[in-house]
Amino acid sequence: MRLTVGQATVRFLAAQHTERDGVEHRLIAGCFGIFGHGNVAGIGQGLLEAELDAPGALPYYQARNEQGMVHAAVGFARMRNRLSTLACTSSIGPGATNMVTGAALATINRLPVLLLPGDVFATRVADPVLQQLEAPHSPDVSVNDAFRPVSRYFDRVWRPEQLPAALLGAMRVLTDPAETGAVTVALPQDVQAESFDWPAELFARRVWHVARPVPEPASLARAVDVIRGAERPLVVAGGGVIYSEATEALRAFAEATGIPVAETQAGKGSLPYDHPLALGAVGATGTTPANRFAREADVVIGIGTRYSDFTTASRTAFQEPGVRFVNVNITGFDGAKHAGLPVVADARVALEALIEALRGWQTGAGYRELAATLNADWDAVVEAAYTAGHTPLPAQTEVIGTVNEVSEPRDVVINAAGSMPGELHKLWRTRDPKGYHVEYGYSTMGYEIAAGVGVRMAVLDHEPDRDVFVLVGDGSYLMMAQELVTAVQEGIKIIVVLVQNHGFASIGSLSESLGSQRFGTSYRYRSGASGRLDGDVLPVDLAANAVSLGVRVVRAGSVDELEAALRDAKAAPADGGPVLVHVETDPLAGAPDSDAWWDVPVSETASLDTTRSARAEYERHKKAQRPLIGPERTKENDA
Ligand SMILES: Cc1ncc(C[n+]2csc(CCOP(=O)(O)OP(=O)(O)O)c2C)c(N)n1
Ligand SMILES: [Mg+2]
Repeated sequence: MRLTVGQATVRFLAAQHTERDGVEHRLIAGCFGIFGHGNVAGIGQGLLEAELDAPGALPYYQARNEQGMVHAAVGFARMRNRLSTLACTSSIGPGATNMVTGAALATINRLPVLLLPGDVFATRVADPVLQQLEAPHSPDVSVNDAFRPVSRYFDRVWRPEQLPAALLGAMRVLTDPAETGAVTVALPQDVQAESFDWPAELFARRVWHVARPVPEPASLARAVDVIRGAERPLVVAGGGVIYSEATEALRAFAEATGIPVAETQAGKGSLPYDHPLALGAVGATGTTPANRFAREADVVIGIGTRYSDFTTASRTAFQEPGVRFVNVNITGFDGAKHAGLPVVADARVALEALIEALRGWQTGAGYRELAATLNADWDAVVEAAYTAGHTPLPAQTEVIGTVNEVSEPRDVVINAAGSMPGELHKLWRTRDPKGYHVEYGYSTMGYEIAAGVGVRMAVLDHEPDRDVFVLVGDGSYLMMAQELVTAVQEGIKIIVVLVQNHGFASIGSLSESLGSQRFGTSYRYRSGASGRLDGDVLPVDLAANAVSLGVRVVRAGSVDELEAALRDAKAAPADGGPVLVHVETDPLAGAPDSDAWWDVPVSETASLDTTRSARAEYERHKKAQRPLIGPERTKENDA
């Protein structure tokens, strides 16, 4: 079949599917693209032919910023539990490197996304082409080599003959839950337009089975031994629980064994917030009960978690001297963390096996009752934060509470950076496994709105009743709000809650706690008197900005107005495009604390008193940090 590399790529991608538990999905549900000379006549021409000849084969979506389109694709893939994703095509040079941040985000969060950056001429006849790097020491290096460290798979198709292997390799990694992440196939701009006689079977319908690897019996037996010997075991549920659709199995495991469950950011939603064994968020942004159980746990059962420093409170969360880790994970890499006993397996299959093997064994009644009591106590703390009545401006916790109150259990809340991830982790009452979508692997300002577009696209055809609430800070909005225009263009309904606090509440309070006096964290004029950025608040009107992009905007001056605006937005038509509610909050109004720590080093020498006392505090906390490298607990080791 004679086609160009661009046309062949499009045709191949349209024929790819995944299957898990007997249910099939399209692997690549569409393609985002921003065209330039590096892709307009290659992949771009292929997408055009597909749109005209076979509408729906690989729908094309236009984005405003290449980083944004990767975020949208990642949001889509996360909402679809990694069984479906989107492709992203860019031009060469800046269009391509704009996607590097998105690639890192995808890889760190273990979410599949297919990136097709254009690349410099393979023939080099016209070198240097517009936007070519020209590395004097190595002419085969291009800016796209920056994708290598942040991609789980990288190939560059210098010749058409290489395309089948590159594409098949790319699909393998996208659909392998242990390897998945950003997958990059760089396509030199001349090669994209070159034609070749392809074997017809390249375009055959393919179904990639997404496996549920079973635990190796001996590893499972060792894990069961350790759990049976535990007095105060605790589950730490990560994103893997949700991606593997293991939440029902986790609930059954918790109920059968009486082991309480704490959740990471990606794992939040593993159990509904009001389950008696749900302790909520663990770690630096954890709840008091989860952190208490973590502190005293003798066996920690990590399920589908990568144990980020937020989860472990920088290795201060687990204080029991003999604490052991049993890590159920799809990768040996994560399974081995904290000198853990790895159970390398799919989360759901492993939980089912553990339920079977632990039949008849339970934690003590007092332990289970304590979890239920502390859970209820924490919910009272949440209620107080939701209804703080802060004046004159509301506290952000009230905004979160209002969104929680107005949203339906299956609606989705999205956030990624600033002070909201921590507050949401602690305070959001999750009622559905897919209801909480905080990107906290890379915590990328600019993710929220773009991801909202992708999440909404992921539910549109089969669950259009699921509304998507995008919470975004003013700093994050200023970094990247442009995909609002994509939402307007496609009639994609996202409900954006823009929290204006004139700067970085998060880094401001971090700075203050580290003795750096909120330096450079609020948006202020340079003052004539001091020469510093401590003048008046800037006259920025982000509501007007959103109006100018074609968005329906409501300004909420109070919590009551916010609630009314959100109810109104929820009632708006499902295909009516984005609605943005602008609300101003007090950046200094705090959220409930759980006394957890996060390791951010403070200057060892300083002339500022604030820094010196923060350093002393830092050194005190450092003492609680534990290496978590303990070997198996035996009499000899304890001695
Ligand atoms: C792209 C990017 N740059 C910098 C940071 C570091 N950072 C984390 S939160 C934050 C401020 C966020 O401000 P805003 O969105 O207004 O949220 P707020 O802190 O006010 O809640 C910064 C700069 C980041 N996470 N991502
Ligand atoms: Mg802010």
